[in-house]
Amino acid sequence: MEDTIASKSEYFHRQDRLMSRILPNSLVIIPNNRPSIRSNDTKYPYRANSYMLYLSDWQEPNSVLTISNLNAARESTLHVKPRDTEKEIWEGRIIGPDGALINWPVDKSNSILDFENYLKIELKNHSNLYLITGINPEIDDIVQNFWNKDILDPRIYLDEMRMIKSLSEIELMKRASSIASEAHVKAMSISRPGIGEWEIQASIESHFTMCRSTNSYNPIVGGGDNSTILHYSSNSDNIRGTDLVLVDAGCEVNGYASDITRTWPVSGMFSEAQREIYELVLRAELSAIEACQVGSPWENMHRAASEVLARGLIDLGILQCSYEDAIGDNLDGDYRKFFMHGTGHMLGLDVHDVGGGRQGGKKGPILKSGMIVTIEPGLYFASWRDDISVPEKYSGIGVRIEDDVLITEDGPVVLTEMCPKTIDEIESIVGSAL
Ligand SMILES: [Mn+2]
Repeated sequence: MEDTIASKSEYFHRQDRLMSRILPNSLVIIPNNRPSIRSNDTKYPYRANSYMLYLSDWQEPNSVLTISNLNAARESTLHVKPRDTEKEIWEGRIIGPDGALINWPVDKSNSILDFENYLKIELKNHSNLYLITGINPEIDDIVQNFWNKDILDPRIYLDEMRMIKSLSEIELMKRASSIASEAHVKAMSISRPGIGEWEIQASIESHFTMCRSTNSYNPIVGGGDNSTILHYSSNSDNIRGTDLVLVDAGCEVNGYASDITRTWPVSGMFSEAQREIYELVLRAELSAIEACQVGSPWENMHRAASEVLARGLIDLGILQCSYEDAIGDNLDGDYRKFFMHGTGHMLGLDVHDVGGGRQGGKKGPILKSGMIVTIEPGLYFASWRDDISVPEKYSGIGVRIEDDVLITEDGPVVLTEMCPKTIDEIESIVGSAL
């Protein structure tokens, strides 16, 4: 298959695993994402739905994947745009049902224009229906016209499968990790006092594009006080020579994300205060990575990072309270004023991948071999916040360090380890390309 990295048989295996877990005589319907309008008749770059990618790697809009297990036999069908020379002259080649059947991992293919008819017939034959609703309201409406029983959600099964990465998925994520690592090193090497945040963003995105990759989310490039804003995204200020810059940027390879954060002084030299905070966050990060062990509860990574940070904040005189008050009964003590997010999340086809963790406040899973998580503690001392008081020298400092970690029986494997993070390494790289 020219356009997929995993083999056809791996995709069929995923389809079979899903169909063996759900009820017999079921039809599963996975609509692809709709294109998003940017303005008038221009669109945002298209991104296929992650479940569609996981089960078939199909990347054209206006398409639906169905999988049946009627009489215990798998039958997967891609319903896709038909060929249309007139349209193709303007918008590019369309693969069409014939191309889909030859090169994609499905048993059948149809024109999406016949989808309503297909459903009318097939839904009579099936006893259960699984649909991911909300992806494409048009498809939801069509389904509801022909089905008056319960609509079941296949994601419970799919999410569990997606949490454990296969060897081919791990290969793609290694590639995404190394491209993003190189991008961060390049951005460090061109940094200089006064550089625009957008210049760092441009350097990173240019590297992604050169590697035939793309952002897995909008890069965060925040200098000085902007580094204390967790989802800062305007990337529009110049960075003062004495300031740190926090860069949170990752890329996507065949849909699979990397997610890296590094923080460095644009001058190439950490001040004493910056160094103290940086070293503390780095110790917290290393301790959380060490907690990435098979069989560990998800909370252990967050606890490991939190304990180091709470103690360090007392040692630096930023928190003037007992360790018990700093850490809190439920990891909710005073240290949360400066570390207000989770320590990590699942990573995969979605940058905040399925499977729990700190998303939505759900209890995280027990770590298993083949999971990939991010570890990303940070400390933020916004000078504009009037609800905190910190020694003047720390004011305006924000530091986060984030790596992508594969859980294995032999311990954590840091997929982003080629991205430097010690103070010595960073100081020697910053500005080296100028
Ligand atoms: Mn992240």
